[in-house]
Amino acid sequence: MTKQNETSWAEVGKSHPHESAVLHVSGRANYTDDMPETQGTLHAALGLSTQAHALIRHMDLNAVRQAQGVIAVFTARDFPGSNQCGPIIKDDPILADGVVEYVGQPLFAVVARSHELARRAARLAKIDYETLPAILHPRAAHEQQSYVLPPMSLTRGDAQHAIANAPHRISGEWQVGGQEQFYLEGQIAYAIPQEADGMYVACSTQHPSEMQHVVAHALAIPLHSVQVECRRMGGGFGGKESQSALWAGVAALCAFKLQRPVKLRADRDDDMLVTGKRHEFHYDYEAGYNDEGLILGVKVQMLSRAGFSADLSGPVATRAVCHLDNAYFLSDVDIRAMCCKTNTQSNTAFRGFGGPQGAILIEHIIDDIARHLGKDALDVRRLNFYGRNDDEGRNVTHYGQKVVDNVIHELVAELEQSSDYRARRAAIAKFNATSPVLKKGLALTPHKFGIAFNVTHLNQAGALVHVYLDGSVLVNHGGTEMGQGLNTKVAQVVAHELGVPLSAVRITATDTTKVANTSATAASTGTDLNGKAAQAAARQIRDRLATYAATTLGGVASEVSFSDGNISSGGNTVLFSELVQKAYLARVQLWSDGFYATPDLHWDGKSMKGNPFSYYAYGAAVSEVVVDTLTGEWKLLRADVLYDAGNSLNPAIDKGQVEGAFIQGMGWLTTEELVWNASGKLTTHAPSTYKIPAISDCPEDFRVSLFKNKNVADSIHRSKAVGEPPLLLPFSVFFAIRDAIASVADHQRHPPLPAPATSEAILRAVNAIRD
Ligand code: MTE
Ligand code: LUZ
Ligand code: MOS
Repeated sequence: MTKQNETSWAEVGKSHPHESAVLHVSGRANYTDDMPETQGTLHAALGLSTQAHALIRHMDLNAVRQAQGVIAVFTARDFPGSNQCGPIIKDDPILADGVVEYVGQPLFAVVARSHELARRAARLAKIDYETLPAILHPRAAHEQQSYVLPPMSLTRGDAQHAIANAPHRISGEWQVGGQEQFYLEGQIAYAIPQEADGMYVACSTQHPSEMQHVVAHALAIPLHSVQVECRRMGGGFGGKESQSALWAGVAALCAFKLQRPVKLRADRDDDMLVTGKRHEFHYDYEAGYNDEGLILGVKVQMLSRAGFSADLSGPVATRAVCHLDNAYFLSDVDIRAMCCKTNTQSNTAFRGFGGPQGAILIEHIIDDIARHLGKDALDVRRLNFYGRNDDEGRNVTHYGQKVVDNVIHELVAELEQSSDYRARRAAIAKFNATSPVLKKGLALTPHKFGIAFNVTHLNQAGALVHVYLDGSVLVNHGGTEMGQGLNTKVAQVVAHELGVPLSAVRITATDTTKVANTSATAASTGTDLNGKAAQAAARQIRDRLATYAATTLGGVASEVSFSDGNISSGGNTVLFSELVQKAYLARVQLWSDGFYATPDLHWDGKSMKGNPFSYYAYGAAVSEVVVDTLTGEWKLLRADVLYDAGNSLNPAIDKGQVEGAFIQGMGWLTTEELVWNASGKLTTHAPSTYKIPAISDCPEDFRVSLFKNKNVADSIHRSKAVGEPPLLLPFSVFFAIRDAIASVADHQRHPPLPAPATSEAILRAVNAIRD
């Protein structure tokens, strides 16, 4: 291996702006819909089911076909291959076939000369349904044992016995709602037929390889005949991990049948009606604890709203089960999880992927324990933390993975200090004593989040690095850019490896013809996986250049240094570009592939035991809110956040991710409410009725810092993932609201507050506990 001088490390660990920042803000960043349209491009729209569960007796599509500008109409029967887009289990038709299973399910695609004409025509269908009974709630599904997958269970110790013998017990039911991803760019696919039955699809997707599979299977053509490309997404948040498939599949079907380019762009309402969201969870729990608040046993049943098909509900539930512990050692646990089949959208990945739904339950239990014992919740939390890394008795998770990188003690201690937690707690008590209507609340919540796909084989990635003769570098990797800064970080890694400035490195669109068989950019692993793969590719080029440099400049290959755009060896220094040109003439290979597979992962799905994660990312937040107990309105006054990004590759981007995830998670737990009416139609399918946070909802005082740390695991430059874990930080907002509400009963009663804590829910909770 060649030597690197410390100055060349400047490109990693530095707060470079997002590589597309200027393009983003000047409107010159290209998204799928910005691609120049090929001559003859047609536009598709979907006809949607108006029934939650029904047999399709007959579809009269004559009026659709005869509508102005319409070229063709396609249904399930038109697929040359498989009408399937289920990512794991094949229970998910692209277009409904004989039966509909939710309101909004696509029935047919109409292709017209314009987007508008296609949408108008789609409304003219006359569908004859035979209504079937619909299951609209997970608890109703559970009563009928209506599941999309077999129930899961994970146990350690004897929870029942531990609870029965504990000095104190609590039990109850609770729920957290679902959440719409609300990516700014909606779902879209643009399919362009190629010669010899080939198909090119530009698609806004986190998973180009999966889109390639779905399109190839739908058209009954080999994978090598399908090219899927994604320059960038205007956000994915999990919603384009599997569920871009329907759009890619339909656009490709229409284009293949007509042998003309076809674009399918979802209108926001259709997007929300058709696609799945975060899983809502319903819990039944029991816990036993001692006088100090130490949890002695927990028994939990989790019911998730899977919707009508499995999609990713299995791994989502697995992650929920594996995050029930959050940052706490739970000696005796008994968890059952059911993915309930309901006649609603098929729920899917959303930032956190079940982790938040698992972890928030234990926080809710601890919140009640602390209130019951009259203790500050922070003290009860701390008491239950995993032991420090040398504490053999308390450092193995309920699924058997040893926690070897625990920093939660130090991290929380630092945040407690820097946020002035204790003094503010006292000040809030004082404020509340003299304020009859406005009540303040405070909470500090921690998190520990497992990093790696919990489906082991997905933890692999590839990259291609090309060095051109002017010394400029082109990188392609299997990950996708959705605003999270993956391309910036990968470019930093490559620039660092070759000792060239960041401006010398350009990253191309993700393309299935360049790197094959990729995993989704998900599970927060984008940089961990693709950064390592790109590093491996760059290292091979660097090593070849070093060998060559030693022969021409003198010195030995292992001593050659790459930094500041120079290559030095044997006391001689030349420009990187100069050596590259000479190496070319000497016939040295100047491009390379790279591959990475995360080591030491294993998982037994049946017993739910193993080593599913590469490491943990930690964090904590303190939130202070004020609640109007007469209206249920509230405001986040201040949030202090400390996040463990390890040896951060790019502190500015990481802080941006933490801020974004915090606000997004706050929306989930407060204002974002999904409502289905009695016939199963989602009534909150537009921003007019579904309220995501606005800039005005961000706290005026928002203090986000990164915890000084280095990953114990051999991750890319010892950094840690940042995409999803900070979504758990706004638990502190929810529990601060609950704390404010509890003050109306002098913290003697538990506010019955579900999530989302909408203003209505807050008001109900206030009224329920007020004397
Ligand atoms: N940040 C932005 N701006 N847009 C997104 O869509 N998705 C999140 C997170 N941060 C997302 C984002 C989700 S769900 C994941 S899994 C990670 O980014 C994926 O990217 P990474 O693995 O490169 O962090
Ligand atoms: N597991 C996981 C997965 O932990 N996160 C994911 O996003 C995911 N996606 C597909 C399958 N397993
Ligand atoms: Mo993120 S939910 O893993 O796409």
